[in-house]
Amino acid sequence: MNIKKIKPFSKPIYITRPILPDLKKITFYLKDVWKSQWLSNNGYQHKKFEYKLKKYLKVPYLSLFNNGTIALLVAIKSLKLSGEVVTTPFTFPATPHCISWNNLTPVFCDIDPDTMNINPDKIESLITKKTSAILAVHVFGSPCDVEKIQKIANKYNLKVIYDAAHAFGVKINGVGIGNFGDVSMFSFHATKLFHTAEGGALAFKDVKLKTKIDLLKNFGIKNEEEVVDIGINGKMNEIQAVLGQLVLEKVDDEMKKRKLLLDAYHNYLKDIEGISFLKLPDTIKSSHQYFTIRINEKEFGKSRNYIYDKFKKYNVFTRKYFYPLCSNYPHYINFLSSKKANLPVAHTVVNEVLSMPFYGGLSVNDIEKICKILKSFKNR
Ligand code: T4K
Repeated sequence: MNIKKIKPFSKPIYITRPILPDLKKITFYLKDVWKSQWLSNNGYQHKKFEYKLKKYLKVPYLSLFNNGTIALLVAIKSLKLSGEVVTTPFTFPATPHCISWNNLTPVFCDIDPDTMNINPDKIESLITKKTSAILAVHVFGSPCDVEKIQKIANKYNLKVIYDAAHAFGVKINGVGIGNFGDVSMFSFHATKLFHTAEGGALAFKDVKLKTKIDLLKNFGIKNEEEVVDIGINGKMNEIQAVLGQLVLEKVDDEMKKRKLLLDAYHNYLKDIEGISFLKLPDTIKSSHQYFTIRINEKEFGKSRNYIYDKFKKYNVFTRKYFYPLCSNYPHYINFLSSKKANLPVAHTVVNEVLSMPFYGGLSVNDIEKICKILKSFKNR
């Protein structure tokens, strides 16, 4: 391949770009909000959006939040946990930080070499008398082994929380991902497939949790004269709720576009020695949130970091999600569970992963060019 022939993209290619509804439509709906002069605190748009989203996600109960991190903080608080929570080191900082903000200790468990999710076979050995929950992440939208995790939780009487920040719309055999465990958190950040600029939600099955969680996200205020819990401000406002309803109208179309791009990536990358990627089984409906490749340096001949740097010269901005491992952050590195010897798979995977540009605004030709650039690195 003649390397000189591949020209950089004329505009920066990021890993993602948000769905943007028509501005006229947004203005149209905002007129109602302006007329009502009601901007937050469980308004009309909030109620409508919560109802629509609950139906879309096929979950029994849902509570909207101002972002995914506050939602996760409240999820943990609502379950009255104590002591230690077993979690994954291969995630965004929000996951272990929400455990720590609740005065609990994250215990890091190694990950599965294929799915990159918490390895259920490694969880039991980390359970002590202090363990009260498992906080697992559906990394890049690929579901955890929910059955095995639930079995362990039942055996040791633990709560299960899922960080489903990447798993909007994922289904396992037709069942919405928010139906597993005690509580699942979704993130609606601008970088997510489905978004409200900033935002999030909790999904759960227990009706009692609905009252508890809605209290906790509103300072614990029961009514004008009673404050019955130590709550926080986790409320989603009316403007976010309007945006969410309009993004929801476009999300299926975005997923279809991403599916075409995913097929293109699979096609162009399938025969490159040293490049691998996860293929979900037919029983899983994907979120198409991220497309992440793994680079085996020995087989490909170049490191992940080399590829990440060189892509920039072509105006392609990939991301090393989730480097560094959370267990290597200064606040966690001295934990026993953070020892490299305890997390061999996570330590390998974190140096191999690269999240590639993946959003409906790209064309199949763009993906072909990105893959050509990647292939050209091999021969340098
Ligand atoms: N748990 C997990 C597993 C998570 O991944 C996250 C968030 C959370 C919990 C917490 O949920 P939230 O509290 O955020 O709701 C981004 C996001 O800020 C973060 O939400 C997300 N995970 C994480 C994986 O990615 P950065 O620092 O990588 O984002 P940034 O600003 O570098 O954006 C990445 C690319 O996206 C940019 O290069 C261009 C594009 N972009 C970004 C923004 C903000 C846009 O095109 N438009 C935009 O408005 O963290």
